[in-house]
Amino acid sequence: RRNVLAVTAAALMMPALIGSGFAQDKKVIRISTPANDAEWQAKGLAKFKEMVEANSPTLEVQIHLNATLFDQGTEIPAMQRGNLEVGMISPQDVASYIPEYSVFTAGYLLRDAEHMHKVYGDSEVGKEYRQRVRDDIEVEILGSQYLGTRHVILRELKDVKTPADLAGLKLRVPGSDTWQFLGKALGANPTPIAFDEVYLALSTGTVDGLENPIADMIAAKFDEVSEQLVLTGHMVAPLFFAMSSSFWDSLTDEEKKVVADAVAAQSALVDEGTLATEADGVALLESHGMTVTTPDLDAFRSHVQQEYLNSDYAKEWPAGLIDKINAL
Ligand code: KDO
Repeated sequence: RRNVLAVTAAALMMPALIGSGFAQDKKVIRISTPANDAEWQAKGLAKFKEMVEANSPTLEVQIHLNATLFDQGTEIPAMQRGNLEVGMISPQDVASYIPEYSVFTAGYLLRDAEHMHKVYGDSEVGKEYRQRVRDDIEVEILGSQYLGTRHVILRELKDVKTPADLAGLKLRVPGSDTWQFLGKALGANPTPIAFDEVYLALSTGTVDGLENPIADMIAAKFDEVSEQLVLTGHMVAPLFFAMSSSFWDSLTDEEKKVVADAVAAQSALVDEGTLATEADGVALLESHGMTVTTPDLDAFRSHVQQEYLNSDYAKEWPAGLIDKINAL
């Protein structure tokens, strides 16, 4: 007679034995971003993966570029539903959930990368920001990086001195309301298009231009399908490395340390690379045949700032926050 009990016991133990120490036991960190593989962001994420997997036997990292896993702007709900561990998100994504934080999406708010790191770093403003995002959205901002300073890019040459010169132009901006408002504040007609569809939209003339950082413009080869870069410098843009809070809470202290160290290395690589590309970017673009012009910056700054101050957004901004940001 077969020993049914013994067979059953062995069968029950099998999965546990096979599972221990094997890949299927690992906690998987899925990362979603619209960035392409030529961007500093992608190089930073490759570094993150390398460091995490070298330093933790229990963590695995999967990088999904070009918005192939989740569409641009849908990373937060994906993290909230437990379908994604990390989204590379922007203050505009945060403002869709915390309306008064639209203040962080205003044009000409931050001076440069250093100021940006003070604002989102260890300052009171930064600590409060991260706490509020944790409380309201349930994601942890583990790091901020410099995406770049945004400028206007035009498909065809145009004499642009002031925002009035952009009137009637279809300017691509990302999908959410605060991004659309930026396009309007710059004086143009904003059109929502996802990042990975911009090259095609420019080449077919669906839009007259966009606004983007120089490093991303070079990585996405937008210069192949546009003629002019107008150095408006209207936004010093951060990007956040954001992890679902429930996933973060499920990590051991050791795993958290490995992740935090790798995020710091990722952000540092992106910052350094982006600043270096920006330093050489104008010369490179000119050598590719682009015309690079400088508009009346005071006219752009005062127009854009007035548009924001007069907007409904500003009615919700926390009192005194802009002064605190300016003082950093
Ligand atoms: C873009 O779509 O223009 C943008 O620059 C917006 C950013 O917030 C960020 O999503 C970025 O794209 C992507 O990460 C690609 O670099």
